[in-house]
Amino acid sequence: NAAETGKFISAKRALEFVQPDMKLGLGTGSTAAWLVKLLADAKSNNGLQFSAAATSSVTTQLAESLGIKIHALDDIGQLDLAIDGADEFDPDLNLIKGGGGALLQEKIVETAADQLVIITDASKQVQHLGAFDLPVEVVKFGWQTTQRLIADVLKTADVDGQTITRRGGDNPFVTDEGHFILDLRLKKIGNPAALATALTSIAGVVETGLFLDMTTAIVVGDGNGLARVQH
Ligand code: DER
Repeated sequence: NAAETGKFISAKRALEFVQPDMKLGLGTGSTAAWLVKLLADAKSNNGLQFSAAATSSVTTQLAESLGIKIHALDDIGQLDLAIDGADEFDPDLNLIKGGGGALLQEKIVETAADQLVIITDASKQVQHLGAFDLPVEVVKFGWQTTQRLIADVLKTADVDGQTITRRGGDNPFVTDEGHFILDLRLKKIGNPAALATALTSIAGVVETGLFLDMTTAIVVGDGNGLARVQH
């Protein structure tokens, strides 16, 4: 279908950013999975050399199953390039990520990279962030108290909606670091930077899915097999 074609096309186009012997950060999600598969092909078919860190146990398992050795981020240090998907991107290349539950490791890896290339299908493009529920990673301890403090912050934030649900409900999703994710239904986020600051100032909030001023380029693949790059 169009979205799947777009994801594959954007991953294929993103390979052009990869130079030999680069230190790479590999993202998480179905679009990033295409990139991992294409990197494995380039490694085995064209002898492409690179070292890689991953943004989740899921990506680590996929990469290693395809013959790509995954290094701990601390063993590689500064990365040349990270490539990952996104749930939404706006005209300023600000993102909502975290649909796949890996936002904390993604943000750690991607802030350790000189360049961040985001690969998406056209359905991720929005004028204003917020149609996709904003994932917020919280520690388990006192999470319902944290949820109440988040609700208080939302009352004064520039957003349209206000509902907060724990991902997985009574059978909660638990991240690689053992945290919960709360999904904030905000509909539209007027001031992403102010909201990110207000949320991360709450003690129990570890990180949010707002990836602001981090993206070097976005590759958008469409159903017709075309990929365009936005800087
Ligand atoms: O969870 C994440 O951050 C993923 O990168 C997500 O934002 C994109 O997932 P998709 O490529 O499966 O749409």
